[in-house]
Amino acid sequence: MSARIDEVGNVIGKYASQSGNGPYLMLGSHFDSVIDAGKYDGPLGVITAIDCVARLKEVNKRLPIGLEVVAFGDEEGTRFATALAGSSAITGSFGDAHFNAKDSHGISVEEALKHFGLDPSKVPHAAHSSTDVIGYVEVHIEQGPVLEAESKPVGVVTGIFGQTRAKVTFKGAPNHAGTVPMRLRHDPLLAACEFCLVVERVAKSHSDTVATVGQFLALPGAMNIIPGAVELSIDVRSALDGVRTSCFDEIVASGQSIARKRGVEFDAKKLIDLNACPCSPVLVEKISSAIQSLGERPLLMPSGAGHDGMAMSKLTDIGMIFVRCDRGISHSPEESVKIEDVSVAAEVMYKLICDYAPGEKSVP
Ligand code: HGY
Ligand code: MN
Ligand code: MN
Repeated sequence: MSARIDEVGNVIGKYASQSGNGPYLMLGSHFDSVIDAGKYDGPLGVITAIDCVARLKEVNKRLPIGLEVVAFGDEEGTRFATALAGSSAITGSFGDAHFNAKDSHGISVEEALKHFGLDPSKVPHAAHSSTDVIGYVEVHIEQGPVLEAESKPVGVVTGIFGQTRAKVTFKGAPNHAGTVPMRLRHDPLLAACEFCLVVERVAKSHSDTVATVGQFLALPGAMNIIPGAVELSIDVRSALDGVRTSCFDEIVASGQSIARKRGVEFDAKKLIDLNACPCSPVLVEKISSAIQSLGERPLLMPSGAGHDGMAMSKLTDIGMIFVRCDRGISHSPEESVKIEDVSVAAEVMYKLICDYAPGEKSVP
């Protein structure tokens, strides 16, 4: 393929069509990861897409459509709390919220791009046009237990849950751990603990809804100091956008009342707010028939995890092929897949690519 690094650091390989130009299908996934991650969340989709192109090359096969394999940067939001940054640039929606986001050292995305040798003013050139791109298909580990429970090697994603992530702070006055009687304390850490149990209760009260406190930092963090502040994160996800937003609002309102009751301050700053995103019925159908052609019954399923397809859906039809992963574990070094399941997914993707007829779009 002719390979390049684009204006925001995505890596893109182009496998030209028979005519050498015209519409192309995009394949790939992200190649960034969470901290303490596994090997497969993201890179598996990039490598599988490359493998499909290598297979075409081996038999010198060219298709009526081109292929672009993309490795997206910053899908996870690990460093800058942005998420879907690389794929947002591909769809032309990389805005100030991305440029100005800062990492824990106060370095902005804009500065990081310059440091990497890119020119932030050129980022708009990373955008692809919806008339050139006929679809986006991603192979990804399921990151859940359903395929294993159903003894299926692969699944067809019907849609991706929406997600809201926010940074929450409880603030009090740091004080001596030995001298302040319990009845006189305004301890932000205890307020935060009560708040975490509310997060759990609210999520449990709605089906198909999950909420997580993944970060929890007590400051200044000494054994003999009543904390002055607690910084924590919340991540709320649901199949239904209305449920997600009402759960988030209920959680924030509870945080405010807990803070009032305990005489501390409360603040919640939304960092990410992504609506649920359906996959294209045309691509669901194409992936399903490719699976059927291999003698497997396609299992249709939603994704609780977010993916670059949420950004790419602004540009084109999206489809996803899930791969069974061991005990459904992900975002952990214990992530693992069976090579035979990966080869089924690669076969499905290869079949889909070879059977793709240009110009087909999902039903409006
Ligand atoms: O957090 C997620 O949903 C994905 O791993 N970015
Ligand atoms: Mn992930
Ligand atoms: Mn991922």
